[in-house]
Amino acid sequence: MTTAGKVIKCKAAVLWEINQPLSIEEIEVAAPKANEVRIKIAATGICRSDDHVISGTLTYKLPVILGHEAAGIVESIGEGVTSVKPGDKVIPLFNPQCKKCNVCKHPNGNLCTSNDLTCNTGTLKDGTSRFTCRGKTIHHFLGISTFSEYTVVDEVSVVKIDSSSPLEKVCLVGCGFSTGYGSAVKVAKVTPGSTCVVFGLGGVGLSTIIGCKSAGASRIIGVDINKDKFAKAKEVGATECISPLDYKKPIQDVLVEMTNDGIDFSFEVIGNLETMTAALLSCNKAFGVCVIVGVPPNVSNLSINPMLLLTGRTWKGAIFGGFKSKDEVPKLVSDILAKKFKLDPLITHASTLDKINEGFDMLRSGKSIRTVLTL
Ligand code: COD
Ligand code: ZN
Repeated sequence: MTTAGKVIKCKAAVLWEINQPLSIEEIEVAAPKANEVRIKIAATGICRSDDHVISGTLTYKLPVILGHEAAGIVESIGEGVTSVKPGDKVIPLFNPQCKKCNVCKHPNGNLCTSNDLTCNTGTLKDGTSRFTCRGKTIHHFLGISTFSEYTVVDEVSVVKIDSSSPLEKVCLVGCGFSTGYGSAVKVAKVTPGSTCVVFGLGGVGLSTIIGCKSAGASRIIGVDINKDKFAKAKEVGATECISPLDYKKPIQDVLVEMTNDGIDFSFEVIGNLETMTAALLSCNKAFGVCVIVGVPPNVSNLSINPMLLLTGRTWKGAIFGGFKSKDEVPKLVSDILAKKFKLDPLITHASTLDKINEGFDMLRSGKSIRTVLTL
């Protein structure tokens, strides 16, 4: 019996209020409208940005179904959809690519103007939601809401991937892996033989290290206050790891001394104003490049002396590793299938949607890198 065109009842994790556990609910998922796609989610990772919404440090419309790092199979499509069909394996894209806006048409930018990161509508592009629960409308998260057995997305927010892809692994291409890897290879453009430092050794920081290594960096220094993260960082390519807690002087001074006048490429992958300053100061004053990957809680400002940039440093940042998502995600998946790099070290725990709150607890306590939920 086909479900196309019908409302689907299924399980989802709903955030009703901030600082509350997610609630596993039966929800109704409406059929996709024109230019929309309904997806059966197969696997979804738990990312720190989901937790930022739960804790209220990232403001989003509630109630909401979170989740933005996933892979699944197309269940049905709305009128006019041409790039995917039922049965296709796909990755939902929290940073869409419409290919029509001024950013999509520009060779460099990737923050498509139909993204919901900066617009914060909590709906699909037509301004409405496809989710209801207990008679209430539930918001979408970044246009994809993947903590649900079924979700509906705009066609610009989904891309087909190779039919042989293991969905419980490649789901990480939907956020953490691509964000970190692209920050090194696409945003910083790490060069062979260079020295890199990565602040923050979570799933995104480890993916940044994988990017630095694949770009040929010869020295990659990992920085984290949790030394339990060091072994994994070395496994994926860090040549040494240090904790700021082991030094009396500021960590940037330690790094400048360690590298004979500063790093070539530094990355802040925590979302902390203090480490953003440290990352900028640790890169070489004449040619260093510093990339901001983490987002600080809500609106906060950094004040810096312009001389830090006038001497020649470059300070930049990007969402989703600077990748244009529809174009690049299928290629990243193919690279993984071709064993160009492994995602296995990043996936420390496997679980199910019912146990999602335990998955968040493990992220908060620093015990997990990525928990992947299979649905
Ligand atoms: N000094 C050194 N290390 C620190 C410090 C500190 N002061 N504080 C925390 N850390 C370490 C933690 O011990 C931890 O190991 C690591 O930093 C952070 O890792 P996680 O596991 O919390 O986070 P990730 O890797 O899953 O994600 C981190 C981001 C900062 C990239 C993410 O939360 C973020 O801000 N993303 C925003 C950018 C974006 O694209 N958002 C949209 C979708 S994610
Ligand atoms: Zn994320």
